Amino acid sequence: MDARTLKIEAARVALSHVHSGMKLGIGTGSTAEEFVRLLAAEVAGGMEIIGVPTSERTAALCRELGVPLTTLDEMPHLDLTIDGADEIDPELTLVKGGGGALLREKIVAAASDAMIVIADESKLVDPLGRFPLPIEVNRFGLQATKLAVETAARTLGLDGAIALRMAGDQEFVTDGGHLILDASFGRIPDPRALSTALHAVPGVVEHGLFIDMARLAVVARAGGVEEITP
Ligand code: ABF
Repeated sequence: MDARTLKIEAARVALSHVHSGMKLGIGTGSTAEEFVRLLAAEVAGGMEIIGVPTSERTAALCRELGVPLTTLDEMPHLDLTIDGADEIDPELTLVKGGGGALLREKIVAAASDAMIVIADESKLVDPLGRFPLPIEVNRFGLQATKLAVETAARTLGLDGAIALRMAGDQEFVTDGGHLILDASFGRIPDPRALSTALHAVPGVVEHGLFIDMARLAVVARAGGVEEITP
């Protein structure tokens, strides 16, 4: 089975958790996009949901496919968010933000009663840290923030290159107008400690560790789809 087929299978099983009347957070990334396509077909068939997109990219796809949208300001409490991830550990702690949407993804997931993460099996890791950790930062004081992040990480024994994300020869800019530092710390044995340390750095807007947010992972393997709880 190719990667796209696995993503579609995960999205299909996640869709079985969606019911008419739900207020949905809608994720970002190629797996979440497969979910949007399946959701759009249900909406065309009469399912009544309303969605809050986690990125401008997802909003554009939803509009194109006829998935009704609102904003978190209009609807500040959601039933369920379905989103992808870059890494998933056995506790369902996630690394997210490879697509650059981590801030809105985290705000939307936190406003939801539940979060389901959808992925193919390549995203399962133990421990986290193979994928560089995205850290969204304010543009002001970028070098000072980078230094402070390096120092904070080093106190936890984490080292490694921290790179400013680029889009071609331009800085990558998030939907919120911020920049992203991709931190190649390697193994992250204590995500909670790292989360606390990063939140203590003033220029850090948010980081891509999602802790105690996903309660179910729907993971597609060649042999079938597995639903994993922490
Ligand atoms: C978003 O998209 C993320 O937070 C993660 O960075 C990425 C996963 O993308 P894909 O499904 O394309 O691997 O969910």
